[in-house]
Amino acid sequence: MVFIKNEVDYSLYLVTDSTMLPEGKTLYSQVEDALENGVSIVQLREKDAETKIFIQEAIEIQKLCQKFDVPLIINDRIDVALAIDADGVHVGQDDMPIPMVRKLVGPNKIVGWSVGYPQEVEQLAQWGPDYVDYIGIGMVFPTDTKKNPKKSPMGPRGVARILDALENHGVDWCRTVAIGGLHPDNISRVLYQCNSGNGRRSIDGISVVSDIMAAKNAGTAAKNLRDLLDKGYYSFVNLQLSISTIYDVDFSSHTKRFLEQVAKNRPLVQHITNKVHQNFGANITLALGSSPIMSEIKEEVNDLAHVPHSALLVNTGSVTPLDVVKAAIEAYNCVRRPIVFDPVGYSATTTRIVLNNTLLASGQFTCVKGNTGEILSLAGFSGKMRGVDAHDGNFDKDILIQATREVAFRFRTVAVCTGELDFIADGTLGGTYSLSDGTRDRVLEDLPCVVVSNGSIPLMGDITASGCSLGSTIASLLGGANSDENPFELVVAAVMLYKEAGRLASLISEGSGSFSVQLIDKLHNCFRSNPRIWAPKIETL
Ligand code: 3NM
Repeated sequence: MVFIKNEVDYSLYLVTDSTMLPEGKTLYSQVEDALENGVSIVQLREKDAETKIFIQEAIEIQKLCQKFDVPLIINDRIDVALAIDADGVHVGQDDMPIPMVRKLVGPNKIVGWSVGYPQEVEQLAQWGPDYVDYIGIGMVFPTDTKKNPKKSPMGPRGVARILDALENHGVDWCRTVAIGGLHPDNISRVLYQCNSGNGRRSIDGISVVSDIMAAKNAGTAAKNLRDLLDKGYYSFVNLQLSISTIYDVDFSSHTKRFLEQVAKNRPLVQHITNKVHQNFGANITLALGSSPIMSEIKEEVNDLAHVPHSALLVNTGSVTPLDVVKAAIEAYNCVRRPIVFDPVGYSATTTRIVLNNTLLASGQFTCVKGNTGEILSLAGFSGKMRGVDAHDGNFDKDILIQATREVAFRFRTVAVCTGELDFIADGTLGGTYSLSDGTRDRVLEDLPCVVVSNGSIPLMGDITASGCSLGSTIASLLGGANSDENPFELVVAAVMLYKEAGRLASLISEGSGSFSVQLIDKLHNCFRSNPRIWAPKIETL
């Protein structure tokens, strides 16, 4: 069978491994069940098989694939691929060099290559369109399937970087599949998050081994994945994610409505936060009419996530055991409840970078909030931070806007960059994804972004946990909102509310001690007696 190469359907790419078959199943039966349920391309990858057995298996699987009109790719063994006239081959970085592979298999076969770093894309560009038809980008998440991996998991952000590299080098002929640790619980957000910044490209498919090969019912496993791919919509939080066109509206009138919803719904805000913030954050949350719970107990994260109007604040200022935080993120993602992520001191130490990156790759966040230094580092714009304080340098407004948009786009989230001016960008893009299409007209540079200016409030920097407590405020508003509200508007309202309370508190405080009390009072009064006057200036960018 000859497949027209640019019409190959990479959407659900099965890679085989007979070492993980469940009892009673064969390689043949697993692949057949998977093909019946939506697998669109198969790669025979049998690392330990002897040549004769490999060839026998390849012939059997080839017949099966032909029955379903699906291409069969052979991993690594060019000789086997040639011997059985397979539809293509897949090689890794340490296997036979691509020019030799292409020479051997000829121009009509599909050639795939494993790519783990953006730099490897340069090579693709040098080779040009006649060499590699698709790349397997991985590994995305940790996996036990690949023995002795030479790469570390790159997370969705790593995939997006490779998509950017493809766009930057003009490698438009090459299709892409993501691979490594992909399962139904993370695929939607991988699809949601993996887009090039210019909006032109998303991955063309997902590639799985264990999720299907080790499944007791490979058919059901494949169908689950197929359904997720075809859904095209991923609502990561129980809020309406319409692409909003109302960024020039009067946010203060929204704020009044949001406060009323918080009062009515009384959200439960679980804080996984640093010790310095715990007490102050709990008081701020209470002042807003929400219920704080400072729980770090793994066994109860599911119960808490299921409480109506729950929200989670993850603040990495002092490090809670990773498994607890991951479990909480998973639990809230699972029931589509909002999560606010505050990467405190993001790049202060290597440990913090690894920790924050691991957590950021482990879930979908409704809001990522940081100070200038944190957002700049997260966006890849600056070197190491000093300690966990905000940068004291003066940054160009345009750079801060760009960094905030970068974080919003990369994590498909509402990003908040706090400082004298607060920047808020909406990277949720309406909550939709679809394979191959990119984000279409939504490009990083044009993401909706507003700046909230309220003048400088130096006292904010003189008390502990004032930045962290903005996280508590955002989480309260997100948690308390009705399901048809827009997360971007909620986050903007939370920032305005908090900044205004800070400004009013600073006018009557004698020093930092009374300021922290006044800040709580102002939020408390605002919550009890809204509406109030909104002084912050908001500007749409
Ligand atoms: N290649 P699972 S990761 C075969 O990073 C393979 O290139 C990878 O297995 C890469 O779906 C991987 O069971 C194994 O996690 C993927």
